[in-house]
Amino acid sequence: MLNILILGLGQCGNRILDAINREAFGSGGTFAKYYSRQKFPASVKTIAINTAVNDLKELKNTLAKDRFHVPHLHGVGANRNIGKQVFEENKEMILEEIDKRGSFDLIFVITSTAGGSGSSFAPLLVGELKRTYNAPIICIAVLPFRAEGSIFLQNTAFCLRELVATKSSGILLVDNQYLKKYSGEDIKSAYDKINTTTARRILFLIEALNSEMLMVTDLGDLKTVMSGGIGVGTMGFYEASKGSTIKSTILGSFKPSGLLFPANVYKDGARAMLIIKGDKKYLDLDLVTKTVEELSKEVGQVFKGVLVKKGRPKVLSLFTLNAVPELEKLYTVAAEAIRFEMEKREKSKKQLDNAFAHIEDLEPIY
Ligand SMILES: Nc1nc2c(ncn2[C@@H]2O[C@H](COP(=O)(O)OP(=O)(O)OP(=O)(O)O)[C@@H](O)[C@H]2O)c(=O)[nH]1
Ligand SMILES: [Mg+2]
Repeated sequence: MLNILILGLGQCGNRILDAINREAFGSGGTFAKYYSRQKFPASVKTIAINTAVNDLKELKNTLAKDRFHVPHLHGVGANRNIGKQVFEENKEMILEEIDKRGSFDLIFVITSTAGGSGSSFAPLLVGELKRTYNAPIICIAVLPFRAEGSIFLQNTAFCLRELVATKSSGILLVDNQYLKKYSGEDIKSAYDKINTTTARRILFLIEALNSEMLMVTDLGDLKTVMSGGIGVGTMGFYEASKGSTIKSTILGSFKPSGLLFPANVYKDGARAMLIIKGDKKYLDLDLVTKTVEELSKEVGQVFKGVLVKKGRPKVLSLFTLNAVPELEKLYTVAAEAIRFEMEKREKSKKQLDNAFAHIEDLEPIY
């Protein structure tokens, strides 16, 4: 049985964690049923961490004891420098709170890269967790809508660079901008849909890692997959429709519409893990093996796990990548935004200096 810790940082991380709690433990949640039937239920511990108490209050499915407020008034206002300082001032308390939950075999850290609190806490926290626990740490990093403003873009650029530098076990990207086109019209329903999708995939992965599989893939394989390429990856998913073969279901999980971050996984995929779940009658193991072998020719190493469960086949595919053109684009835009801000600030400062120059040799007269 695996001991798993899931940390949700900042508002975005908190909300995705809340979606995980809803799916896993909430009344009627599909995963809750799974757990209660299991002889050895997975031990999943969760904590939502935030500087803004209101964000924590907003959560509906996370127990009060699993909400941790780091005292700093109302968030850090997207300022990562303040965020880092607040983390350093409070890290003992945060680590104690985590330590109460025992030891872990696998840790997820979920955050937006764009805000202030989560994006500044995440790299520092990953560093601390690495020192304390001998467990793989997977970061789930949510990228902003590109039109959310220059501060969010620069936060993302620096947060991701710091996350990569922590040498966590790997980073799985969730791209709000990319996923919006597959979500509802308004931002709230887009968030809800993205959060639920992300939550379900994480739970799907955990469920598989915890279960007896017909074809086995495990935590060791996951570590190997996550350390592939540049250690940054994406997740795909596909549910078979009536009559689809297991091959088309597996390939379906590689399609752009199922990925959480856009990538050409055939071209840029470094390593992959496929988890196939469904009723035994759909699971033609020879075809599974053949399909995976074909994929291995394009994506270096593909691990596969097969899980027998009622229902039509569902496939979760997890990739690390050798190249991330979409990130390159984001960094170009972020750099432009930073330069634009710098120039604007410089110009305003000059203008103000010019204005002050008018009274340089003068004193007020009363
Ligand atoms: N997918 C998704 N993205 C969200 C959600 N809430 C906020 N975001 C995104 O997260 C980014 C803002 O980060 P937050 O998590 O709100 O910031 P924070 O970590 O709380 O930091 P501060 O509020 O600045 O202290 C923006 O890019 C939002 O689009 C959510 O529920 N789901
Ligand atoms: Mg916030």
